[in-house]
Amino acid sequence: MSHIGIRTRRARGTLTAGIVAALAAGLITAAPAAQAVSDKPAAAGDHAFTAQLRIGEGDAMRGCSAALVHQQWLLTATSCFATAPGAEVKSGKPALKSRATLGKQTVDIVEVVPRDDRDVAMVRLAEPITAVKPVELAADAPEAGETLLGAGFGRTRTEWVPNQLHTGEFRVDSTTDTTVALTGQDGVSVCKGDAGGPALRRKGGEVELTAVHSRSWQGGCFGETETRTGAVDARVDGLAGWVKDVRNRDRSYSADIDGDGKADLVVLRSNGDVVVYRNQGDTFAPGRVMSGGWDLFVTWKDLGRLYFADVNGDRKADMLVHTKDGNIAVRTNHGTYFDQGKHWSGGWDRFIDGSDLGRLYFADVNGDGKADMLVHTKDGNIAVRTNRGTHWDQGTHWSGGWDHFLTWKDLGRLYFADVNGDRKADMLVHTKDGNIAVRTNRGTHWDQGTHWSGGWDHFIDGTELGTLKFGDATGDGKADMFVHTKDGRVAVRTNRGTYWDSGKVVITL
Ligand SMILES: [Ca+2]
Ligand SMILES: [Ca+2]
Ligand SMILES: [Ca+2]
Ligand SMILES: [Ca+2]
Repeated sequence: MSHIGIRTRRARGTLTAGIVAALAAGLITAAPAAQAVSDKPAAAGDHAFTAQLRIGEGDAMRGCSAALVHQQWLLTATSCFATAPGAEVKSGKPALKSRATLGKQTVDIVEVVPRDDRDVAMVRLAEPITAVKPVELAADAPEAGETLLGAGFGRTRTEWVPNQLHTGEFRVDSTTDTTVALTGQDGVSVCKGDAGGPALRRKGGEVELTAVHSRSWQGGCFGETETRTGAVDARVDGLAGWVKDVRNRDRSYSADIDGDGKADLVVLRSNGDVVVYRNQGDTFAPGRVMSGGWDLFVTWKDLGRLYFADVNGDRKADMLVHTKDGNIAVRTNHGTYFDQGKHWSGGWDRFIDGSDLGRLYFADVNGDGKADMLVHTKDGNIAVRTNRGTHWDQGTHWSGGWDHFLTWKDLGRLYFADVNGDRKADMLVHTKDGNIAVRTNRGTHWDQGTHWSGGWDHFIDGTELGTLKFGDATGDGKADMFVHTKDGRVAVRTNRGTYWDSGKVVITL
């Protein structure tokens, strides 16, 4: 079978359309578009979470379907985005210009995140769809004999490219860990243009997303002589956790990008864009892309990682690029962009994520307004290398005993920010028990510290509830706490001298 779409409902009527795909012998092989054969379109407004995708341009454009699972994300078939049947689809910006239509809204697709174990991908929209309620993912596996409702914008029996959603019933024949084999009932089939479209289970007056159309025989679809109506869908039941992780794997930073004294929110999107949300006091301005092409810096496992700190002392945070070859370049902030950068240091190839020789941090430790480099080595020591204008010096020892704070999986993690407002970065110790202590900068060391906050045991490394960042959001010189939860919300808790207050949500990313 080929990757096709499904169209459902029975055959007599119209066909819906789609775009072409080639199918090879056997069950389909083809290109991504599937469609369903149906005799009746879905009622207006039914399954409004189903999106029509157009991938590529001109004669090469093909259609697919998808389901909205979050206001800015769709679930669909990875194969829809292959440049040729069977070609690998990489995570990141789609190789071909791609758009999604939901109702009257058509939005560009800016990112594709494929799974590696099945024909399923998450797709990020350029902007959120707020008029349509996303569909929930099923928790339970499909069972042989149950009936699922297939939907898609693919061909029908009589139409090449229908503009209406069609649906039809499919019986579950069998399942594997990642797929479900289906047979269209009453002549219903998955056709080109349906690929990626939802297979839904009816539950208590609602529907839940159980699988997405992947391959089909396309029996009865417009232009096909095949009569078999079998299809293989890729299962998505149980993937709610993955969907959430994909949505929230952006990296966030707090740094004053515009130099007004208030920390802005910087987000490295998983598509490689560096997006700045300017702090406007009570709220953050809409995001503006300030740099791009950093998608291989999101996981820290590919090319390296980024940091944001003011290196040249003009109060505007610069971008530090720490590449896997061990070099650190400083890209100066010129207001609307970061420049091409200059080499500042080398030899740090084993300091990317703390799992090897150590970890680096950048903060102004000596109070001259220029970010110094903090080197946290595996032996637990922390040295401060002072910023000398074009490089960081050889450094001096400031603290020890932090060997279990490197990977964030052991005792906890450290942050550096000026909490007491003397312009010198203090050390924040976030232990696994959820407590945060502030160790004040005493010029050559940090003191023994005092307790500032508790209850943050699920915020250590971002895999659970979220992450914490520290930066001065209010402009009083004292670092506030940014709480970035996995649902995409960022709350700011204001520094009250000995604790951070209960804060408020200021932006949903
Ligand atoms: Ca600012
Ligand atoms: Ca700067
Ligand atoms: Ca400094
Ligand atoms: Ca301080």
